[in-house]
Amino acid sequence: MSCIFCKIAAGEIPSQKVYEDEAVYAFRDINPVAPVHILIVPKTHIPSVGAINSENSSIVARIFEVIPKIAEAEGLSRGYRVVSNAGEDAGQTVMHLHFHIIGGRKLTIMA
Ligand code: DGP
Repeated sequence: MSCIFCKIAAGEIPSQKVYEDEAVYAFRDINPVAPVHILIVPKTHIPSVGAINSENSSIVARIFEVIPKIAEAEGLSRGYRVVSNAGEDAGQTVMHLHFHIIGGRKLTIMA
């Protein structure tokens, strides 16, 4: 297994964990763009949004059930952004499905 987020989710590479259950792992982004910048990933390897299908989409629902819990725990009552970069033009650099949870300051309009 060479995927860095698979290794982080498995505890093989250290990370600042903020949430974990049997299917989902969330940790602080190594290069934060805001006071709160967390990545949430499935423990199973899905390369990108483009690989979500009827066989694996339940994990996406699970992730979006967890996101509000993380946001509340992080004090993001004023709002936050959830982003997934999918593919080259979007700037996806890690080919393991992940959602950025960004907040803790007033965010600007996205490009
Ligand atoms: P992107 O693929 O562009 O949606 O962003 C990937 C993010 O993953 C980027 O913000 C930096 C973060 N990242 C990459 N490698 C590591 C790592 O080893 N540890 C942590 N905590 N974050 C990482």
